[in-house]
Amino acid sequence: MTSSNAVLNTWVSECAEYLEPAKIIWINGSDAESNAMCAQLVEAGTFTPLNSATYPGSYWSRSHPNDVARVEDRTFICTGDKADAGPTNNWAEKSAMSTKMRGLMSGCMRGRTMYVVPYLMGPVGSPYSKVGFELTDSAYVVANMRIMARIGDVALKTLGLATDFVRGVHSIGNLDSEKRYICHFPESREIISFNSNYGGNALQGKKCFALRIASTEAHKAGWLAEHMLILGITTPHKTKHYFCAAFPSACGKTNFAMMIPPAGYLAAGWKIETVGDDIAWINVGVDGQLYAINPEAGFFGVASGTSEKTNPNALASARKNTIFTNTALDPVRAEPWWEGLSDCPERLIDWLGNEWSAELGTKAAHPNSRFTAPASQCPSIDAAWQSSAGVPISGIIFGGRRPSLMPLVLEARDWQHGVYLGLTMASETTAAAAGAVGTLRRDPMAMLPFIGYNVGDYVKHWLSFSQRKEIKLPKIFHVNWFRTDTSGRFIWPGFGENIRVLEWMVARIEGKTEALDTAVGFMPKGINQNNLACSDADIATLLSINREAWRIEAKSQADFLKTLGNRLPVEMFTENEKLTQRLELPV
Ligand code: OXD
Ligand code: MN
Repeated sequence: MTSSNAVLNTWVSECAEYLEPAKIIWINGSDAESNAMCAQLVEAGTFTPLNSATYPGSYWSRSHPNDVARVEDRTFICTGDKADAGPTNNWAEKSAMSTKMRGLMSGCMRGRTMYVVPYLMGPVGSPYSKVGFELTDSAYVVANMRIMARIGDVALKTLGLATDFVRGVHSIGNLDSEKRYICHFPESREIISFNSNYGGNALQGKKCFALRIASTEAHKAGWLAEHMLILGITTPHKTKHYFCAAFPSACGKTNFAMMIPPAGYLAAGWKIETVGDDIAWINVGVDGQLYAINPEAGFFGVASGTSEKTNPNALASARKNTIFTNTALDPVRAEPWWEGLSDCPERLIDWLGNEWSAELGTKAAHPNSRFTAPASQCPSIDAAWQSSAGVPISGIIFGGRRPSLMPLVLEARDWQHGVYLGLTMASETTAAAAGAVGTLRRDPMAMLPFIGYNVGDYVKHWLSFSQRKEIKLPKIFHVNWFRTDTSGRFIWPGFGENIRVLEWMVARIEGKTEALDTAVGFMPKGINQNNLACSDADIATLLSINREAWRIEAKSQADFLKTLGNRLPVEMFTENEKLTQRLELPV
């Protein structure tokens, strides 16, 4: 089969010529096609079917042990001019990288099937949605893409005869980690990923397109592509607000997006609904309000640690039609299992495929084990999650894992200060990316691995929103759920209790509460403590400012700004100076 789009057909044939697949299959997105592919994956041993009563339509899968996370050191932004990639990206000259990848990938699909996967990022019919194609030799990737994006005929139909599709090539190669490349060519809207089958490297619609390529397009066209969840909150007065929140990978975006408020809040009429858990495309509406769409159709969530206590909605979302990767398997029940889910079953196969017992002292599931589940299955999914216009945004939240210093919540003094808070945010690293876990790194807007262009231009772009008079700017906040005490205990209970912080934000947005004007930003005079298992002393710690520690922080933030190159707007240094000065004022 081919399509009726001659430009598309020519590109597919040109790629097939050097990739040399034995067979080409165009994916149409039908149930019959999906059933056949899953059966084929089971036959090949890639998928193990799960219990058809408790996990219908679901499969367990394991990756190669060297292919379990995003590989930031093997991820490249390929442009003509190095300065356009900026100091936060690995850069490669675009023609040289293109030639190199051509050489490396020549004949890599020999004897294999090449799937042509048309995919749509964003709701069907939305003016903000965009079409991409991924040519892949991985049936596992096709099965995951089917959940994460709208694939097949719907994307082909949306494209029609247009030629502005993102062109992506992916091959598992031989999973050689030394020759693993995740390459982006923003100037020609191309993606090449080679030698990895891991979601964040191989499902090109997600990080590659919806963040790295899309952020460069958003820069040119006046919108934002961000690493943000989107949630809706309804108050007892029936007002509804949507928030976008940026936390680094594996820092609780999925949990926050799907949180279930405590009983007292539910009884009072509070409600949380989910629009997305990872990526937001934010456009300016005709009324000047910012509107966000979730470009994805599924969740690629971290399984480890997900439980009835931490995120029952995620568990419910993943109860059918779900792919589990690198969890353990309970072979008796034919169910996935991971640390934190429940008591450990008697027998387990670990993520490496071996018989496992607790005495081994290893984890049965990989800490970055994942579930790929359709968003439509989420009990808290918002009625407007597929709205073509997107949902109107009242607030933007930044946050990271900070064991000390950062208070529970801060409100930015204005847009510029909010951009500074986002730019200087820091977090302890997690298992979502290869490398050391638990070291503090600055992660601007949680986008460090995903800004597809020069970070200085990115900050200028964010600042430009306050210069566009038509825009009604949302408030910007910073949160930290991860403060610990001297014994390492998390002080804030987190999860559903985080609604108490949202309650304060909503009151600020609705102009219903005053804030304390502190050196580091506006802060609550108090947080609703009704039925909260947290002492007054704990709350005081969470809302305290240690000036000595903040002076060190301000210095460290200044040092960080100096690493961001000469395109960084001077306003960020001004904000740093203002912070330093405020810290010297008498309390
Ligand atoms: C993800 C990530 O998988 O950020 O969403 O790594
Ligand atoms: Mn993410």
